[in-house]
Amino acid sequence: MTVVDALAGFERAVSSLDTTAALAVVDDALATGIDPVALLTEVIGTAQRTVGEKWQRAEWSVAEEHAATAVATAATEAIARQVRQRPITRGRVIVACAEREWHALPAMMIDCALRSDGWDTTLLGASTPALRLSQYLQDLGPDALAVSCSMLGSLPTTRRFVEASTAAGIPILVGGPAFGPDDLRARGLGATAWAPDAAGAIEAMRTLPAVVPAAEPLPEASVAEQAALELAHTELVVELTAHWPGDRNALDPELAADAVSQLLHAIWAALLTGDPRSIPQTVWWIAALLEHRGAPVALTDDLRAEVTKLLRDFPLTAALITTSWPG
Ligand code: B12
Repeated sequence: MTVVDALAGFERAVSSLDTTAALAVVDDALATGIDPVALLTEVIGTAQRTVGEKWQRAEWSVAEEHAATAVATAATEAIARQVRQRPITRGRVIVACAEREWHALPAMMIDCALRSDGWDTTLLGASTPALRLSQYLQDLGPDALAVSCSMLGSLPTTRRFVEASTAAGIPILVGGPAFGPDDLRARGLGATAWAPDAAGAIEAMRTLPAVVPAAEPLPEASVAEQAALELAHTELVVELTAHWPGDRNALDPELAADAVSQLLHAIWAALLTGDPRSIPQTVWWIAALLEHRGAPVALTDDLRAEVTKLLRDFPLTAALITTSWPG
């Protein structure tokens, strides 16, 4: 069996939500000697992204997406069971999701990949509160922390993880879709290292320094503005969705609230990381969402106008919108 065969079989199993068939593909692939990390990223990870696309194109309901993720989770657990038989040859790593981050599967994959490379890993699962993390760092005394972040809205709490970890001298490796395609956001937040995928996580973990200095403070004005936006988030979402989309029937209100919320999170991310690309990336995501639901893509222009009006008293945000989201 090749990785390509495994992907075809796995995607078939996921589309029919058949856990037994998915586990059979994983067992066969491992038995034929396919590398567990390739199985995680090139088979399960790829299949999960297809699931996300189906949801975004409104071909799959949220329930179907949940069921497909349960199949992928079972498959990842099967791989983890096998790699746990390998000897521990390296130090201890805590693998966590940022606070408010419910995409637990990517962290599970990173945990599995690092364990396959001989690290003694402890997986904390979804949404670890930043305060509790400090306690875990003290109790477990890890050599490194690995943090997964899929949603832009969880980057502020990832920064708290960076502060807690580096204050204790512990290096922190970060990754996940919220960081974008390179290490710019990770560096902006003061993380020790970033990697794009599970294979990269293995490589980066091997070369982390043993001890790191406390992360430098972020620019005060950006931190203050992000905190103000976060404090007002619920009211801002209510206010924006009261005016957007103007035609109440153009988009399901829950999706409109999601879109608006993601856009505000993209602004938080740009403020804290210094990487403005999160804003146009989120606008494209909203445009795709609108398109697939038969709503006019030009609604993003109306959204820009509403956001500009509502956030005019936030000077850094206003400047970011002007430069990174031209009207
Ligand atoms: C499954 C899923 C969920 C499940 C998660 C269940 C679980 N147990 O994980 C649930 C239903 C909870 C969920 C919720 C939501 N989701 Co969701 N979800 C997905 C989906 C379909 C798959 C995620 C996944 O498992 N990916 C597979 C992994 C393996 O890929 P990966 O994340 O890229 O990970 C790789 C690298 O990034 C890297 N990496 C990851 N972590 C780390 C860590 C380190 C240290 C390193 C070095 C590397 C690294 O290595 C990994 C392996 O190679 C994605 C679609 C997608 N494109 O991914 C949407 C997606 C991420 N979700 C999305 C959205 C919008 C949401 C919700 C807001 C929807 C809602 N209204 O409820 C909420 C937000 C919840 C929250 N606050 O966290 C959007 C995000 C869009 C955006 N603008 O960013 C996506 C992209 C869907 C879409 N196409 O629109 N979701």
